[in-house]
Amino acid sequence: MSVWGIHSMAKKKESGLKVPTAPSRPGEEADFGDWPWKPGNLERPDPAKCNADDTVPHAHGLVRVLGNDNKASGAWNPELSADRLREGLEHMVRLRIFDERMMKMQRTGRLSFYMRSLGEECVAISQTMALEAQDWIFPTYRQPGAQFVRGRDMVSMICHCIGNVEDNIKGRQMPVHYSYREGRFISVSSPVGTQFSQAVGVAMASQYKGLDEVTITWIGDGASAEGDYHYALNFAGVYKAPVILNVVNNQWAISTHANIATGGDEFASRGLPYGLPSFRVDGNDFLALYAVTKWARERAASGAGATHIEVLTYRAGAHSSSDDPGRYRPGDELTKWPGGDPIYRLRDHLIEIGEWSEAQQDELNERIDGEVMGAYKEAVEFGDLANGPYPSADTIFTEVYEEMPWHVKEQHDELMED
Ligand SMILES: Cc1ncc(C[n+]2csc(CCOP(=O)(O)OP(=O)(O)O)c2C)c(N)n1
Ligand SMILES: [Mg+2]
Repeated sequence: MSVWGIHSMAKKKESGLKVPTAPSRPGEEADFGDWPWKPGNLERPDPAKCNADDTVPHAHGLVRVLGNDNKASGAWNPELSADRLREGLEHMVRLRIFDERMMKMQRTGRLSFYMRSLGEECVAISQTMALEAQDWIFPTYRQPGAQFVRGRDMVSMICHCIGNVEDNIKGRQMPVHYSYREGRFISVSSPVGTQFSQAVGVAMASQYKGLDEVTITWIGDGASAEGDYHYALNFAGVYKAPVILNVVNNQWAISTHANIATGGDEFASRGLPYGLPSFRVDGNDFLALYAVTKWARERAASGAGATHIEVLTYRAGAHSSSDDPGRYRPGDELTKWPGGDPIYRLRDHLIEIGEWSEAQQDELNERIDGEVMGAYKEAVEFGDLANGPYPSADTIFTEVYEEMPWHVKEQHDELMED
């Protein structure tokens, strides 16, 4: 009998609760199978007229443009100019080298914490390039690349990561939790998932005001198990909000596998019951992801409403500088990932069409490395982690209330007396 005096009516048997787990763990061989999806498999529906049912094949399939032969084909080929492709490549290289350097800074004690976007550089970069400058960005910590597209100064990004006097958010956030008001890039939120429903709210406001603005947001596979994800889809579907809702399925949420969020199915089709056209896209294929995002923007701008996208990719690095993926995933997983590397794939495509060369790639890598090193040196002139100067302590009380309430003022004054 329990303390409440209630007997269990059911006979005790072995637990039948099924807890999904990873397909393989350290010491085992990774196996993603062969992707059956090819460029040209899927139609491109009319964005203004399409409804959720028209995208059933897209939600269960995979939109691809770049084939294994490095050629672009199919209805989704966005036919971008070589200049635009080189611009995308440059931003992706910039993000990768930036991440490498910042990770080294973290390992040598010059940053307290860091998160890379390794293997996922295409996501925010191709998608932000497909938007207009007035569109709102509600990112996670895995989309810092959008800021490069929007023209953010790298020095200012590093000052934020250090938390020195030039940090535009005055040390109030962890490193990598950027805010970039000028680029309409909303503060990264540490409690995962909150940005998803906020993005829908902003999109509803834009629609209400009759503005030509679209909102884009991302959530991780793991965070999509939060309620925020479902509220967002529901409101987006009901109000036909001009929003692009992306689930970045990079296979892992720290040490738990994506399976635990879906039970093993794909994420894309979860948008269908909410009435949202839904696509699964090869997230390491710059052209495919650009094209589907452009489609979604066109749809949103036409007044037809939201789009739900599963961005299929692989988190090639650790979750953060505090994580060791060797403890929970097989060592060969990255080499077995069928989606390859987004940078190499775009580079090889440009070479294939005669618009790029290995030598140009080497030059680009070198130039960007110099840019990052130069930016770091400039940033530490405004203070380093060990010695500061840091933002003044009273900034923990300021810029929240227009007029500071008495109880906050009391604490503020007490702190300032010391
Ligand atoms: C509400 C909440 N729960 C837990 C955490 C701790 N946490 C931070 S990131 C993360 C994993 C998120 O994984 P996913 O959504 O797949 O994103 P990814 O890191 O793979 O990009 C967790 C559990 C948090 N920050 N917020
Ligand atoms: Mg994840």
